[in-house]
Amino acid sequence: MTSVTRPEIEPDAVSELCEAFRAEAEREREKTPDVGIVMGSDSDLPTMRGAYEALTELGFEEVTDYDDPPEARFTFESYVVSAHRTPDLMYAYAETAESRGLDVIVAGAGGKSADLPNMTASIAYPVPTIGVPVQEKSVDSVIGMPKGAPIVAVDAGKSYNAGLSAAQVIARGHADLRDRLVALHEAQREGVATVSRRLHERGTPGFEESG
Ligand code: RP5
Repeated sequence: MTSVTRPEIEPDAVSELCEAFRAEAEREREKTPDVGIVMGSDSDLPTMRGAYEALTELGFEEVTDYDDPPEARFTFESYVVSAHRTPDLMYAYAETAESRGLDVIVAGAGGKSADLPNMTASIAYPVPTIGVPVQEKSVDSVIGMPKGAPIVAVDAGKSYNAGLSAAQVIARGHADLRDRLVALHEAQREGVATVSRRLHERGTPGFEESG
């Protein structure tokens, strides 16, 4: 049997990242990310990319350096935070979410025991968490929270919708973002009308050929 070795995260590197979150929580900053995107593994990224796409379509920009934030009014950050391999990192991320300025978290994980979204929701409370089951088999573990421990969740793989939901949360206090959400919705309506007319006018084979 072939064994695949993934680069190990040094325990020190995990502790350093935990400390970095705690230091950010203490720091006075003019601008902080509005949305936090976390996933259990970088292997989740192809599925979680939808959240990135929805937010960037709405004009959000990604923060990669807290000391040099992007120009955009609304921003987000992305991290890999494994509930099982680095529970201390998950705890530090979620525990500092509110004081680091996050208004909402999008958390995705795969596997049958996809604990990152629901544990993040519990620890980061009252910051709302939108859970993304990365696989179909992860749905029950993401949505199965007991009474009093809320999480909002999307269907398996629907991270784009999670990104939209995160923007909806923030838009309640920001009319310009609200307008961008409405414009995105309108563009989708237009898209259906355009494709509908094309299918009708070209007929099925012609439509298929035109790609
Ligand atoms: C989960 O285990 C992750 O969210 C991922 O979906 C799955 C597999 O992780 P890797 O083994 O690819 O890192 O915790």
